[in-house]
Amino acid sequence: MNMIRAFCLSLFASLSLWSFAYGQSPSLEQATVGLIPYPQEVKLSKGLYRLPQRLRLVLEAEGQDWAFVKKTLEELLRSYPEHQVAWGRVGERSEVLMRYDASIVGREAYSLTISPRGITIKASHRQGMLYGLMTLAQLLDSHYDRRLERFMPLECLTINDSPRYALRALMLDPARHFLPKEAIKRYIDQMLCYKLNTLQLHLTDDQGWRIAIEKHPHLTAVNSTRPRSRWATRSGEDKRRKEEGYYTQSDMRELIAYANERGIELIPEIDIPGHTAALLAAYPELRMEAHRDSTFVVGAVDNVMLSATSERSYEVLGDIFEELSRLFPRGTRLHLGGDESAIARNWALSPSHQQLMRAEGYDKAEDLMGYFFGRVYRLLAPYGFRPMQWCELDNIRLPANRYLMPYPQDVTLVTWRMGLTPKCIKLTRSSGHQLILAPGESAYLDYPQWYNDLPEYNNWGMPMTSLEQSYNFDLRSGISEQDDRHIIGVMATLWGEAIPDIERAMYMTYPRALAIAEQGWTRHHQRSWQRFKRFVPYALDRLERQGVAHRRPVELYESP
Ligand code: TNX
Repeated sequence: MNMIRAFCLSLFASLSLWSFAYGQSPSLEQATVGLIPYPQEVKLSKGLYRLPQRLRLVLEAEGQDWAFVKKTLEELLRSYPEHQVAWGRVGERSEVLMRYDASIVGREAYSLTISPRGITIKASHRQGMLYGLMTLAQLLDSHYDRRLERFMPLECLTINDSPRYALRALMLDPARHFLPKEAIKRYIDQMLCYKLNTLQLHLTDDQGWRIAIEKHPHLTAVNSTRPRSRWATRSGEDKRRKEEGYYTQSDMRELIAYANERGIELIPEIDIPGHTAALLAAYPELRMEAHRDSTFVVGAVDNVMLSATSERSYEVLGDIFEELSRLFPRGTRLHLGGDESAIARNWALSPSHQQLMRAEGYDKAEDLMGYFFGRVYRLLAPYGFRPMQWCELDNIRLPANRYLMPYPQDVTLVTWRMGLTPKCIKLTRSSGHQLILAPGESAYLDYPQWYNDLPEYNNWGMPMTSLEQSYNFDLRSGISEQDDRHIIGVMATLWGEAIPDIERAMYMTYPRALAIAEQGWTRHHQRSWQRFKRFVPYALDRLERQGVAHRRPVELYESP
């Protein structure tokens, strides 16, 4: 029996070697191994390409700023030290050619061809070129034999690629635990590799205010220090350890430029009118009258709300928007939160808010949300931000039939509450709002990745969200391609109560962000859990080599 098995195995091995050596058509999987997110179209062609020791690179493009693209390709190839790299002139023979091609439609689209003569990447925009390089990087990586320190031949193919959704986002929460700017840069570096193009920064919350507002230095003076949350205190650590930090305006400018160079838009979030305990700790006059004399503990969750009746609220917000507009390029998305406002416990009990309700003819305290945001949007109008809000319905679970407030037409909504995604898709489709999908079922990176993973942090009953759930959750809830045009993207959120530093942030992000990246980029019919699962280890090996924390989804792999 064993002999038969051994014979079969050796026959199989020699057959596959034979087919490899004689250039028989390789499998699609072998040719594209390690690609995440998987491309839109792959066509295999005959032959193999073996990279020579000396690599000549040529860029045939003008008009845009290609310096970063050139630097990226050069650094990529220099990471294989046995190869020598040099730039050649336009028209010269080359191993890697990057060519501007106006016929490629879309700023993120590219084509990558590997032929027996070399590698060509074409794009009509630097972003597409950069993404072509990211794809090439993954192919080189998966075809490199680290024992022999040389490349295995690359299978010849053409990839034509462009994203399914325009916006593919991650969110970090430095409000709860500050993440220094160098940490954010490391996070951005990884995002580019997986063609993620948006990073939302949750800059303010009950537990902190992390962006300097020059006209209101009090905001960061009072709110940039808190005790580390008990969820994030590592065992053995001094429990009195303080958590501190904020972004100066020059830090923020630096981050915006850094992200922009990598094709990543930074979205600032100023969460109002709930999640504002930090703001209210600095400015008691912005509180509702009942809270004016209470003591606020910076760092504790407080379910309090910003006053909608105090004129000072709108003055301070106006100043904040004005300063943000000087930092962020016109047209940047600005997230205004609008989630989890404890209206019944706040505005509904306040005499001045009751009076405002009567004056405006409202019968529910919830109606004040429309009043409040109506004024906020008027303040924002001069600055050209594209506003966003967390989508809130009239109930936190089904049945929920209406929006909590009348969202202005140009607000992009983000659906997030577990169980409400199909409802939000439907409502936004009929109201004509753009929608981003960040469903609690698949995209909450603060939830543990497996049973008993980080048990000390999972004490507030967060549901386990495995890599498989992140990948397989049906984002569109069965809605057809014609009916989902208003869905502009996906976002994974890493809430920071239990995230003391960037190592933990990375650990919670990878590999689940890879699943979100593929949901965002890859067409539905091209997605395959089985393939994705086999490709994930290549990405994790890369992260390992770069010293980036991640979790191995060991539950998915059988012993060899
Ligand atoms: C809900 S998602 C929140 C966050 C918390 C998170 C914890 C959303 C808009 N608000 O404030 O950090 O749950 O999972």
